[in-house]
Amino acid sequence: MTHRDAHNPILFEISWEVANKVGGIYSVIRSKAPVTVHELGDRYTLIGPLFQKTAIAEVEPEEVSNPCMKEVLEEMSHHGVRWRYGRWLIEGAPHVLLFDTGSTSTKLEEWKADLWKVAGIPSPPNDQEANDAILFGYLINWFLGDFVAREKSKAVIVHFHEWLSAVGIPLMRKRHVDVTTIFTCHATLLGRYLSSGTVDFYGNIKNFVVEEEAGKRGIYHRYCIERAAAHCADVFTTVSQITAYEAEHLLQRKPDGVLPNGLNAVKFSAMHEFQNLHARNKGKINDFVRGHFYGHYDFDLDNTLYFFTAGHYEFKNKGVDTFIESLASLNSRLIASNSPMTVVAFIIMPAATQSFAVESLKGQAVTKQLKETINDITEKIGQRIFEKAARYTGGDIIDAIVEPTELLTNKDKVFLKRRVIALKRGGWPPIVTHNMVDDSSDPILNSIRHVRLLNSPDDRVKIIFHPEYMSSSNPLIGLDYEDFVRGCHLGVFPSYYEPWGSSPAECTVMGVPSITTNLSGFGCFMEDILETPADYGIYIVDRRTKSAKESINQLADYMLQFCQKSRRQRINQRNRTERLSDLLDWKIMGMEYVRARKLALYRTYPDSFAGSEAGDFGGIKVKIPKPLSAPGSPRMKGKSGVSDDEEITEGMQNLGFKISGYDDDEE
Ligand code: G6P
Ligand code: 1S3
Repeated sequence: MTHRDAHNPILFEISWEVANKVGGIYSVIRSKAPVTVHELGDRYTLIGPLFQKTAIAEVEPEEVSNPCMKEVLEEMSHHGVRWRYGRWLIEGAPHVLLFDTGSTSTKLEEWKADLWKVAGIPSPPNDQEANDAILFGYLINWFLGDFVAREKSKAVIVHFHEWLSAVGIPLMRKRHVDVTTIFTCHATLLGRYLSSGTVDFYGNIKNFVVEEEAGKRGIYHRYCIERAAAHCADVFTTVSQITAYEAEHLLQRKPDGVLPNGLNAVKFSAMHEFQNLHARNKGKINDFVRGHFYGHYDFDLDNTLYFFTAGHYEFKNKGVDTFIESLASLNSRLIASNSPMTVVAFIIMPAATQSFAVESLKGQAVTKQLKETINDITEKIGQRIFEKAARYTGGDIIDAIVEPTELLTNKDKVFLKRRVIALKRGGWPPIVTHNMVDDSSDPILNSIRHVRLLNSPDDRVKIIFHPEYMSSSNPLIGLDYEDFVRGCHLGVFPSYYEPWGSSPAECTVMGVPSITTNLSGFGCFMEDILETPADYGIYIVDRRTKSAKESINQLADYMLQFCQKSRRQRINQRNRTERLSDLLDWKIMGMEYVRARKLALYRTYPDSFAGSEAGDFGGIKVKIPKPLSAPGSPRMKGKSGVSDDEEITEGMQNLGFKISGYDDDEE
């Protein structure tokens, strides 16, 4: 083996979601890029698949500056491989290399046969995703094998995310490619399937005959890729402790450590700005709600709270079943206690739809027309008041003031009546905003119907299923997801299967309280570092030791407690929630990635670390990198005015110690 410099390594980070928005991994890699670029600069390159359409928008082409990389890529071009190299157009602007798997599709059968021969991994004919994974894996192996044969001075770390990108790991191991590898599971294939079924997943996790279970679900070959990657990687990690436990049993290798997901917490220079944003965006949600509930808008928006859940449509895994049941229980409790509060609960989960429902569009249209007519009338009233007052030429001053009875003309009254009559409606406001392809068998709709939360005037909990992601161009709510979240009061994510769970973490950095569970990576992480999470607006439902019914009750209790807070208490709680954002920032969370890389180097090039100890994942000593930018931009600079260094140190200390609670009425 060549002697390589393990102290200035080159890093390649590989994922199917590099410059390719599919799901959560895209956000993880994208948001982490700035800290990794900061640490490694030009020694960092991300590798992903090339899709011309998205690549044009995501990547700005540039010349390949590294001579070894250039040589290898030119050679690959001669063999017909299409690739694109450039800067990913995101914060940090990392180098990216994208490979077009379609350009080598003629090699598929040859490579499949090789994969079987070399690694014993089978591949059935018609699994497009697995075929892509194989083509991608072989391209990575080709590129990196040739690269390290030329670049002999520096150690090379290759960090793979998820099974789809990981075929290269067993290949490189079997071919003794001189790199060190890390594999991160963001979920396990089998875990996702088994948890969505009817068995008690966590109760049986030690007893599954994994190969058999994978075979029954037609994913044995995919499972083999994932398992081979986990076993062949120099360092194996997951995104949370709970997924580490799952991986230990389902993939049968105990992970070396956990790489929790971070976020880029946006820091406003004005400390109260996120509260203002809440008020402004809530105003927009109010507009939507007035329209949606037209004809039944008999509740007070000042005493209305917006709850929401969001994510991909995984009914059981994302805990939508639990959410709906708990909302029903909350409804009964609010009615029984004669509460003045109304809760509007949104479920934002994309499903197959035909179009927006006419009723939903009509609601927005009639309230918009009413508003326009009233604006028109008030403008005319103003003109009349002004005209009469301006004409004052002396005499009794009363004659210059319009009488209240004269404010509305008969014509105005007719217009207004017309608009008000349009607000009459036959049925109750709809529970779904779109026409669903599968209305009668949709699990969310059926569950809402089952608990009879049908937006009747008596209900204190109203429900709106929006089966499409939010966007500012949407004619109903017209808010991007982030703004929608800011306008809500509480995010509710009672997941049953959630390796990490970015949604509650995103709520936290925006200062929006949320409910999560002790079966989610994020929930466990927070439970670990906070003494009283609820004080910080992080409510954790126990879905691990409690029965389904008990968890539903606990969730309803939390929601009820939230409804009982005064506005002052909600504002205070939002402040505390937002204060946790430093802990979730990549500046802190990224340190685990640094540790994983050190461990990989230590294991592969132990001679370079003579004298130092690296018994386990946490055993590697890592120095906190210098501040990201000097002078810090307002975005990166802490609101407290302390330097980034101080913030990081404080955050690290906080990670090690439990943070205690606050008095709810603290100003
Ligand atoms: C923010 C604004 C306040 C507003 C409050 C409403 O804190 O800065 O001006 O009163 O939001 O809070 P609420 O929880 O009732 O939506
Ligand atoms: C996975 O995406 P999911 O929503 O299918 O990866 C995410 C990023 O690590 C993680 O947050 C989530 O829990 C996993 O489930």
